[in-house]
Amino acid sequence: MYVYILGGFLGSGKTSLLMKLASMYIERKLHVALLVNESGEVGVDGTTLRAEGYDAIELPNGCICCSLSGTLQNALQSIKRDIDPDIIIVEPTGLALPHKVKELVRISMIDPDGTFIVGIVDVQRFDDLIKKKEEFFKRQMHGSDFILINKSDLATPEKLEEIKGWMASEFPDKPVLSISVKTGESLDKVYGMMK
Ligand SMILES: Nc1nc2c(ncn2[C@@H]2O[C@H](COP(=O)(O)OP(=O)(O)O)[C@@H](O)[C@H]2O)c(=O)[nH]1
Ligand SMILES: [Mg+2]
Repeated sequence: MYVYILGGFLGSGKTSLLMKLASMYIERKLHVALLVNESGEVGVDGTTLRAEGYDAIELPNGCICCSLSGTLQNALQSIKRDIDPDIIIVEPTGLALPHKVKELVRISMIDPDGTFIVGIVDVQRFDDLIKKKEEFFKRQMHGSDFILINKSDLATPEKLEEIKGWMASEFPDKPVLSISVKTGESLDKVYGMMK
C-alpha cells in the first residue's frame, strides 16, 4: 500500500487532481481509497465521491495536521482494516502542512510501503503567495517529493519558466513539472511518477 498526500493552497487543483488520479488507478485495476478534509473549502465531498463509486472518507471540519490529527490516524487505521486498498490519496485542507500529515501517517502504524507528498502550485496564485505568504508557501512545499505547477493553460511560457526558476533555486533537488489538470497537459508524466 502506498499513500499520497496532495499538498497545496486552496484552489490550486488538489481535488481536481485527486479525481484524475483516482480514475487512473481504477484503470490500472488498483484499489484506491480517498481521504478528504474539506473544512469549508469548495470542492467535492465524501458523499459525492462515494456516489461516483469511490471508497471515500471525509473528515469533519478542522485541520488534519493539527486539531484532527487523532481523527486522521483513526481514519487511516480503519481504511487499512476495512478496505485495505493499494493506494490511499489524502487531500488535506489548503492550510495544512503536508509534511506533518506524512509524519502522522508514519506514526499511525498502517505501515505503508511508501508515503509521498505531491506539492501543487497554482500559476495564477503564485505571485500573490510569494508576496504575502512566502514562508508558509515554502513550508507547505518543502516536504514534497515532486512539485506540480498547475493551470499551465492559464500562464504564458515565460511565467512558467519564471516559476520553475524560483523552484529550482528554492528546491534544487525536487522534480518540478508544469501541468494542466484541466487540459490534461503532462498528466501522463504525473501518472508515470506514481506507484
Ligand atoms: N484553468 C484551469 N483551472 C483548473 C485547473 N485545475 C483546477 N482548476 C480549477 O481550479 C478551481 C479549484 O480547483 P480544486 O481542484 O477545487 O482545488 P483545491 O481547492 O486545491 O482542491 C476549480 O474551479 C477547478 O476547476 C487547471 O489545470 N486549469
Ligand atoms: Mg479541494
